[in-house]
Amino acid sequence: MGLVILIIIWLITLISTYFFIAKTWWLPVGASAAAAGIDHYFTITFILMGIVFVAAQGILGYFAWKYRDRGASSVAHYSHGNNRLEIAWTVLTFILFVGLNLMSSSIWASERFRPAQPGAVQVEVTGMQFQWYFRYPGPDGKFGATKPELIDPSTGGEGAVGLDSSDPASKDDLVTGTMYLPVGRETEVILRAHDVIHSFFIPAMRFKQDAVPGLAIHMHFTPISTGDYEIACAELCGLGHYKMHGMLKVVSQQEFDAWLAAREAEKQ
Ligand SMILES: [Cu+2]
Repeated sequence: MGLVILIIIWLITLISTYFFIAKTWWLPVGASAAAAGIDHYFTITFILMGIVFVAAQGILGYFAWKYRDRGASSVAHYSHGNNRLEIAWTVLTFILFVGLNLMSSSIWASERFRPAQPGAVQVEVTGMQFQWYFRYPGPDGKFGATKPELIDPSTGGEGAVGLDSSDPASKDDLVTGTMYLPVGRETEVILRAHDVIHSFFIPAMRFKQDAVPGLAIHMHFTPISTGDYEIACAELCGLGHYKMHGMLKVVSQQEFDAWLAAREAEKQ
């Protein structure tokens, strides 16, 4: 029986490790400036945790076999454990956990604690059950006022974010259901939520941040290759959570300008 358990544990370990080494289910290609750095630390973490996982499962299987039932001749005796070993692996785990955090925290902080560059493209992202809306400030570069009492999700677009049309700055604001961005330019995202906590997640940009009602969270990222990228909600936000996704289209600066101009013309 001990041998059977050893084989089962080692088989499960080998098969599950294979899927990670073969990258059977893996991340999409990174399409933002920070993606390479994030993937680097992701890989380091995975390798270190992989070694710990294989070693622990290997030993587990071996012990299941070594201390197998040998009939009446083998007497089990109680052990209180080994304090030195317990302290050693607790300290090692602590060093690993804190060390990985310290090494990668500058990448995490660079998207949050440093303000966006002055020329960054500004997009206000609003999450609501179960849709993302994107607002661009228009040629004046200023977002118009929004008011909670004007919010009407059934109208979609401007009504859904509660745009106050009496504010002159709101006249040229654009609200869209698809996010367009020019390639190679920093994008400042201003994240909002109307009802519950949502999480704005663009896997290809390695970008994920909660959108919290009552807060306007500023973050930034730089898309580095054109294409269509999926946006998901990464927070279980209600019954329609599974279909709360959007599209990010990263295009050239010319295409972006043309798209903005066309939306502005439609609005007039
Ligand atoms: Cu959501």
